[in-house]
Amino acid sequence: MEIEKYMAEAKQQVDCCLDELLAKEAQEPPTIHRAMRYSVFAGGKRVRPILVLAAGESVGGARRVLLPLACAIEMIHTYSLIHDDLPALDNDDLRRGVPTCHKVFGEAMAILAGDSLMTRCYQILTELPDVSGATRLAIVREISYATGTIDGMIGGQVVDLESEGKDIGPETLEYIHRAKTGALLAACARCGGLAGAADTRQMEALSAYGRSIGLAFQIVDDILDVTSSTKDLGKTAGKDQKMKKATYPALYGVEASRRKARELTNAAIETAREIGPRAEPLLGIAQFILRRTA
Ligand code: GRG
Repeated sequence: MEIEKYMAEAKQQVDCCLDELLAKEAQEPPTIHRAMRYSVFAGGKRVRPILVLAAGESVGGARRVLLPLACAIEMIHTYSLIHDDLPALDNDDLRRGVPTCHKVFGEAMAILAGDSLMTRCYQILTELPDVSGATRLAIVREISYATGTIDGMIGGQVVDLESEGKDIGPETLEYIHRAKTGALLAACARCGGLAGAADTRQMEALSAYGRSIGLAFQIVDDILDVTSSTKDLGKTAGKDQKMKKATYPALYGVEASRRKARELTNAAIETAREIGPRAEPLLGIAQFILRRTA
């Protein structure tokens, strides 16, 4: 199946499942449920949940089982975007092509909406159907570490913030990208594998694949920030330079950054091939991440 078709179909199922898993707008107290839904359904490529589905299916997992896991991860991702946009962090007005959560609902409600999406994520994980208690625990462990302070999303965000306006070297830059963005993407591949009952060799391949596309994703994000427009991105372009952020194009230039992203994508594709024919969508997702324009 073509990757565009695979991704479009997966996205539609993810959106439908997200709708079922999130409290309705009218649920008391309504403001928080409106704010959560606003940001989750503001748009978004759904790369992380699609990755969970493709990774799980590559080792024989069933989509029905993988979907709630995929949606829980999209919720935690949306939480990170809401908090990242807050005035105390990146202070942004636009996300997914619409005003940011705090612009519409106020700062207090945006903080709470982010917190609630994280909480809802873990509620869903503890109730994942058709997987053993041990697998549920392993998945909770993966996601909590990937979004935590040690080599995870918050750790990466802290070093990113503290590096603004400073000259940092290649090692710190790679750490920021791997921790802030790469860790959660790698966790998507690993969690898909766990829910699909991958064996040790398959888990190793999914981990290596996830690490490669995780770093590639943020390098491409850095490039798009320089080469694309606010309209196409749905978020403010040129922000990295304005905030004096350390990025791959700033350190290596756009061409060398593109080369690096290509190398990582090729490595990811080679690794995914080891898994076998059911891993075909993982090859397409790696290409999509490299070629994406938003
Ligand atoms: C606890 C205060 C607090 C913060 C949480 C904010 C934060 C820690 C981490 C930030 C993580 C972050 C926003 C990383 C950037 C990752 C990134 C490139 C996001 C954009 O992902 P896309 O392009 O977005 O997949 P869509 O909208 O398509 O889902």
